[in-house]
Amino acid sequence: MTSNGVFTTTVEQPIPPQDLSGIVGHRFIYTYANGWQYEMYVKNDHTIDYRIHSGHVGGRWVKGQQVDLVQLDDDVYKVSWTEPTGTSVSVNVLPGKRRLHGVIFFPAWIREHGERTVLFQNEHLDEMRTYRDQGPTYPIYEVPEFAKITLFEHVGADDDNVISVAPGNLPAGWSDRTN
Ligand code: FER
Repeated sequence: MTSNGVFTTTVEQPIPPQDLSGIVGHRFIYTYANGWQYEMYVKNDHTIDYRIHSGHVGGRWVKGQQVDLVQLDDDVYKVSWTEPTGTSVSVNVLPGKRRLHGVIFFPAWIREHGERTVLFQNEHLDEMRTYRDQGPTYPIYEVPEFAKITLFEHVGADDDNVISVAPGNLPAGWSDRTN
């Protein structure tokens, strides 16, 4: 840290200061440029719950996914993980700018049969791992997209009630609320 508060990257210290308070305990809803609408709740510094409101696997929802969460800079966070299905995801989140960029790396079997993953995954973990191991994995279906964050709110950490209903069982228009 220099006297003006700007972090200097060095080989000895490449890791900038980590303050995750601007994203942990927050729920956000966003729509990718391809029209797919997602909702993420950053439950704590290593766990997310999420729902997929529309898109290739709209209707899918997951609780307790372990993730890697880092702060890259002021108002820039990165969330990365691999699903039991074999899908890998890396999402950069800029809450203040209401901007997000995600890259989804789907195995080939999900491009062909996305509907197999449209469920509450926590009740089908062994089934998902079996599909993952059966493949086909390749070619990977990559989906890199920017998104607009239409809702961003602090709801508190480690709350199991933030995401507790299937996307299809929410009141009509629920995910359209903006702030
Ligand atoms: C996202 C992109 C993809 C996201 C989750 C996924 C919660 C999950 C994809 C899948 O497993 O089908 O922005 O945010």
